Amino acid sequence: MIPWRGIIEEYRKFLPVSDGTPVVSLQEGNTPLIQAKRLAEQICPGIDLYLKIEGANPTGSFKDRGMTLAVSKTLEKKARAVMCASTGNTSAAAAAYGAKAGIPVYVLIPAGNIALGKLTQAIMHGARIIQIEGNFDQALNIVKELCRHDEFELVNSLNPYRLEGQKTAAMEVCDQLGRAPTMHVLPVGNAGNITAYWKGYQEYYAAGQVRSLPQMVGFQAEGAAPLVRGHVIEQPSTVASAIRIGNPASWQLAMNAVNESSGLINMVTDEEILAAYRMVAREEGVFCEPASAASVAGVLNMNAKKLLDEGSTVVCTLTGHGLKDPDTAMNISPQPLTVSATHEAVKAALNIQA
Ligand code: AN7
Repeated sequence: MIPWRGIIEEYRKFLPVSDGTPVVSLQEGNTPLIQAKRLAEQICPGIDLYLKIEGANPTGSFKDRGMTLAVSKTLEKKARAVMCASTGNTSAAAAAYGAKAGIPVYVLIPAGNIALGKLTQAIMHGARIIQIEGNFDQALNIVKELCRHDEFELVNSLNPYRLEGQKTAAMEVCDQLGRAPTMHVLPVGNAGNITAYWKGYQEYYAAGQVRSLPQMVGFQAEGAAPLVRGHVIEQPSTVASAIRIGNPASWQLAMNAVNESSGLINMVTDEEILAAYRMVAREEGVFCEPASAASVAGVLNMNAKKLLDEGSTVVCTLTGHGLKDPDTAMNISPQPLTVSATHEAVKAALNIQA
């Protein structure tokens, strides 16, 4: 068997690369697509539910698919450094791929508001990190301004290569299922990923690789749902820090994806997100981060409104790994018991008879 070579080599003919492009890869992609029978029984009986586990990428999120291409193209055009604003995962991926490429990485993050694991990654990979006393949207505005001066290559999803790389996830889903799903459900923050998936499905369809297209469905967090409400949210707020975004960069493109595919954009509450977050971990053995669970919460929400057709195939992308954000997990969980180191004490604690 030929080992997996990363998304640029595996999907080269669909990507804007040439023989001269220096490929910077950590062998991202090829993530599991898991059938979620136990979860489906609970949240959408009669639906064939799958989870695309993007937390299995090298830095633990889907951002690696876009970053391999964005950083490779940065080297190709001989730019000096990369820069991004981030709610955490983009900065972790930029830091890792920048390290692999041997170029400096500058990241702007909202102070005190990104998950511990993501900050740890950016630090360990040697990124130059600036925390701003503000939110993601403000950080992105500053970064866009700084990147106008050409010294820095912007690697947020405004960089078209990010979406090009990320579209390979849709192609992988088709390869793994042997067809396109009926519906694809994603959490939406800056709205790049839903845009990228739609592009990937359309290109696979045009190339004759699949005979149908899915409906694209996006879920935002209630306190950070500009696409649902139709206006910018100045102070976005949600427990799902990854999607705490009030003015998404790919706003119009995401709405196009939803409209062209006869899909849907809606929102779920933090309570629904956390319930789904726990359920995925307990029923399927998959630990995702809170933002990722917005997709599963969305499926539950749609099923309650009878918006899912019996027998349809629904894929939820779980965008990031649960270990990114241990604080949220511990905050919603009971602490384990501590007892003395004896058989008796352990037996008593476990309530084991005899
Ligand atoms: C786990 O890292 O915007 O709608 O700066 O980390 O394409 O923005 C992260 C976004 C979903 C939303 N799930 O995707 C960043 C950042 C997770 C994420 C999203 C993000 P988009």
